[in-house]
Amino acid sequence: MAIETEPDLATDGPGPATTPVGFDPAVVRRDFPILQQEINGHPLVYLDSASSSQKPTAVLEAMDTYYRQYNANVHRGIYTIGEKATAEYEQARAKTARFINAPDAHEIVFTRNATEAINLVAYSWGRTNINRGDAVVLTEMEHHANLVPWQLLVQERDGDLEFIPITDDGVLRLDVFEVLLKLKPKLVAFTHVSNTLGTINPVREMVEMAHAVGALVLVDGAQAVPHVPVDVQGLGADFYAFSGHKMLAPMGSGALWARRELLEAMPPFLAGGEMIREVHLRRSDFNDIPWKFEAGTPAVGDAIGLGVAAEYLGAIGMSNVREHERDLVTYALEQLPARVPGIELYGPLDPELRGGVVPFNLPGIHPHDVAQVLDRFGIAVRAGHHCTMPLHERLDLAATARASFQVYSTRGDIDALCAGLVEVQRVFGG
Ligand code: 7TS
Repeated sequence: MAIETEPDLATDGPGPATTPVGFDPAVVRRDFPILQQEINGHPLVYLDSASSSQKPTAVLEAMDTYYRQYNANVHRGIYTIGEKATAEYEQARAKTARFINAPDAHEIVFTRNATEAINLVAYSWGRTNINRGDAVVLTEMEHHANLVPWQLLVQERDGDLEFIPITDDGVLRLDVFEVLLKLKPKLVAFTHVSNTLGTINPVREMVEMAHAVGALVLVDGAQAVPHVPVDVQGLGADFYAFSGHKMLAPMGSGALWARRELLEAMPPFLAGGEMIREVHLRRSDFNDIPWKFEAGTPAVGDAIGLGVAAEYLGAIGMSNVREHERDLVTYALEQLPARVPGIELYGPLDPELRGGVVPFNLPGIHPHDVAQVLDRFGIAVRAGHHCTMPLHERLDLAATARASFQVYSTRGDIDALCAGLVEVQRVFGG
């Protein structure tokens, strides 16, 4: 990995050949073996990192070393490799905590992904605290992972859901949020960064507004932790959920951060081994946090990989990552309309308000067809509703195609996308 080196990135596009950030994405790319291949005779242009990111050699090697050298269960073995596995697993928790500036590693619960982290809160905190008539406030831009668990909760507990609407550009209407807060909701849950529009929401301001009426706040950080500096203490939220696989870590890794006193008061979510202290036939005492919420054998190798991914991103510097993606979004928002006639772009136009996500449509061509033709040129984009069906409904769109970025993305990738889209239009007679 190269840090703070001179950028040296060749592109065939009309823009400047370099990306003005504190690391060189062309050098970073060498850390990602999967990017060194051709797909359908073209270099792989991977523009679907919002779906899942690629993994650097450091993460792959850390997992390989675990399985080859100290594969054993954790919190059990009174033998060398079992103790090593436990130490590395708990080290990974500390690294993950540091990455989001959690005050205490015991406030990090490892989960399989953001979805499981949100469900944990909905089941454990939600079923204890939401009662008849209680409101939970969400937004119109939520991923289904931060919508469906709350639907199930309020159905079961006879509560209510309310939604902060968005503007046509995909920005939250905080004036309406202010009005919804008069309902004195128990919880406000919203995404830090929209996976579909890229909108970066003003978390701190929203947390202050929610706390002023006594509501707790859950932030879905699945699209934030991999892309922008996240400081859970600075944001002031109560729960913060994220996935490892979008932040260069293995599939099946993720975490929930929550304030200690909340976790301590919450009942267990899943039950079984690991999460207990003493078990009798008719009752049990539970383990301390975070293990109270980690029933069964955990994904040890994946957690170790998550810790290494956090270190890798931390070494590049999340401000640099953000700067890089802001540059790419700015470039994409300039180049796509200039080079692809008729392309429709969605989401905030101001790159300050926007993470590395660019949704678009070519009029008259279904996004699935767009993605399929792009794949012939080795270009991977996602097409569909991106698990935000209500958001697509609000914007009156059946589906969109979406390009999304990570540390290894380059302006050259965007040039390839522009050229690929012109080709798509030619294929469909545009
Ligand atoms: N929240 C947001 C904002 C997301 O973008 C996603 C996944 C999730 C939650 C769920 O993450 P998981 O790891 O638990 O599945 N988003 C996407 C996407 O945009 N394309 O594929 C998955």
